[in-house]
Amino acid sequence: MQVSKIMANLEAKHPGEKEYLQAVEEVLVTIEDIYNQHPEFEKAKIIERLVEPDRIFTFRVTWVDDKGEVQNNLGYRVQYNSALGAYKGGLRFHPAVNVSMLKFLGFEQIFKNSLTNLPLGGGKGGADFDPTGKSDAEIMRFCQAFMYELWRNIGADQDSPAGDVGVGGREIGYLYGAYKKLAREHSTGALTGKSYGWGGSLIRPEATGFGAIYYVERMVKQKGDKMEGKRIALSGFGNVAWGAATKATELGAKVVALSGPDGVCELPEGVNKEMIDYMLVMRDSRRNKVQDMADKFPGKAIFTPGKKAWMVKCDIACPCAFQNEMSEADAKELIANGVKYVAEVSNMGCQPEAIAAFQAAKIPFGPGKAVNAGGVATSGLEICQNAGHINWTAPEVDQKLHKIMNDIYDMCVEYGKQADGTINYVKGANIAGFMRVAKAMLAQGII
Ligand code: 2IT
Repeated sequence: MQVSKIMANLEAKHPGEKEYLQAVEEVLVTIEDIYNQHPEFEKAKIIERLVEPDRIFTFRVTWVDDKGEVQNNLGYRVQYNSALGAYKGGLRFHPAVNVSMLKFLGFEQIFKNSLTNLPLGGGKGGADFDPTGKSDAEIMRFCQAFMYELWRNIGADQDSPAGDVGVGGREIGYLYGAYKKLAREHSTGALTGKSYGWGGSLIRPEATGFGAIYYVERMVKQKGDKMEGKRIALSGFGNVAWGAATKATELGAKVVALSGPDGVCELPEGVNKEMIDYMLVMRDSRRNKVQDMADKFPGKAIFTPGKKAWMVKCDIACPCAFQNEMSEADAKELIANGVKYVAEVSNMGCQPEAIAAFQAAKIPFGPGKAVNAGGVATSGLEICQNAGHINWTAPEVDQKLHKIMNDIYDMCVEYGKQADGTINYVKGANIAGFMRVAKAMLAQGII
């Protein structure tokens, strides 16, 4: 393959789809060498096939708000690649959702799901719907209207969506209720992230954050260092940041920053249990304001409007909110403030220039598709439990999650080890994820 040729072709076919093109290019540049050592890949045009989704559904979602006004949104499902299993990936409800965003997320999902070593294909979906400020009844009506269209295209052996930004346990409940009514079957494998008691898995809400910190712990240990006493800056205060804050605190680290779209809260003494619990209240309020933390804990959480978490001096920086949330300037500020490790927890949370700055400064950088894979891995464990009609205990799920994260970390090291002894985790994750998918595609013929 010649990356420039493939990218030129994709840019011509999909003009303006910036995030999708960015995600594809980031992968291609790291797998180019190994790909070109396998003429069978080139012959089967594996990469040309992998960069295009199998199919994309776009649909109108019409619903009625609390004032009785009719609202229209656009819904999508991108079924990207099913070489390893049924399509699997989250649903994102956010006003900026478009085809390009969901294609980038779906493309990342293929590699991430491959890294888990579970039988999971890659997909993503969502809608340009903004949950901020919506009532519970509005959310329910939206989820039902969304499912009127989606239900025919999902199912345990077909496509299994889950949550993502703007979609949590409550939304999955409403989506599942509508699915069950339309499909006329209680097919739990059709959605994951369900609540415990009707098909959900213990530890699924925590899994992305827990898994990320398990990965970070290995990055830290690799340097002969330890988590205890480390200052961690997290962006966001949703499910992912909540899980990460919980596990990091449990391991003796200190979460010194949390941020939101409105600004950053500095936490000089670190987060405590009460603050961690309050993150869930903030999330469920749908106000989307981190300032609420400072109002609730005066003196312990200091709010600065319009600033990001990266202005707070820390040892470990973990973007947990949205794509491209860390710029080159942010990376330089973190480096100047002595950051020692960076782990992307949000999908493509760092701009390419930020990653390049960390790598140039020899700061270990963990990429989202490896660091955040614990979420989807635990969705895979949820599907296993549903299929076997069993419920694992929280420690059982946590142990399996921890093992999966350790295995992912080891694969990243195996494929990412450089001649100078450092580890390029980005390259390691991309190659390890790609090889499993490519081998499955070869074995399944030209299709
Ligand atoms: O980005 C992700 O991996 C997710 N939003 C979770 C996907 C899933 O199917 O659990």
